[in-house]
Amino acid sequence: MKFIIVAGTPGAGKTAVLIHTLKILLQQNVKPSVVKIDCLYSDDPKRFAKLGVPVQLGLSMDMCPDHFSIYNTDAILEFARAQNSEFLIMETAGLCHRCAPYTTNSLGVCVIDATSGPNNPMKVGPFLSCADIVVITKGDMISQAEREIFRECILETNQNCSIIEANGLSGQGASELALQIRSTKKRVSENESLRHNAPFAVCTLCAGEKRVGAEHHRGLLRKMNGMQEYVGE
Ligand SMILES: Nc1nc2c(ncn2[C@@H]2O[C@H](COP(=O)(O)OP(=O)(O)OP(=O)(O)O)[C@@H](O)[C@H]2O)c(=O)[nH]1
Ligand SMILES: [Zn+2]
Ligand SMILES: [Zn+2]
Repeated sequence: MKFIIVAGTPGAGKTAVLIHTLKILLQQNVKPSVVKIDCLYSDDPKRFAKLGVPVQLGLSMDMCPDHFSIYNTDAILEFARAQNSEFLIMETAGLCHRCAPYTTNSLGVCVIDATSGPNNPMKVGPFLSCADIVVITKGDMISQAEREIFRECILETNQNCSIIEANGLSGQGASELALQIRSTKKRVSENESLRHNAPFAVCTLCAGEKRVGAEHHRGLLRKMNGMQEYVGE
């Protein structure tokens, strides 16, 4: 089975682009399933269900949505297998900017909003730098010069990606994404692993401690001066 993992910041246009892309794929008689991962709420499943594709929603609540999707990969793949799908598209709204949900044999697609500014490609971290395909949305809202600068900033972060300039409103770029999904040779295996490690810091904040300030916290922590330290037994 093909596993297409679509990551990007909230509101970047992931669902808008995917709906156009799925319409093209459905015309070609392929059988996709969709899994949407978000934190607290999403109406994306309703939008996908209108296309008649099987959809499952996972809400990560107090976990980073990408960490949640990584932890639940088996269950997510099982859902798609039960639908006899040839490929599974998973849309996840990454937040922590230190991880990427892509596994070694998935097709990693990063959706990034061109209006987020030229520094954003440097800020979002591994979910851009480890992607196979970078889809730039909302180019209609900036000038040609700004679009070119944004594209250059993406290539500085990820030299090997294939860039698709898309528009979630008009559907521009969807046929190119559909073609890349159809032509990928990648197939998910029994032993998938992550392309990039999730953040290594495990601290009392991760475990729910609410008090602020250094005296209340233990674990692997980093100071304002950049120095990392372990505080604990
Ligand atoms: N102008 C413009 N608006 C867009 C484009 N793509 C998406 N949008 C709009 O951006 C908003 C967010 O789009 P969604 O597709 O819901 O974004 P998303 O990344 O799936 O959002 P979440 O799943 O909530 O994280 C919607 O109002 C879209 O209509 C684009 O290329 N240009
Ligand atoms: Zn969405
Ligand atoms: Zn994360």
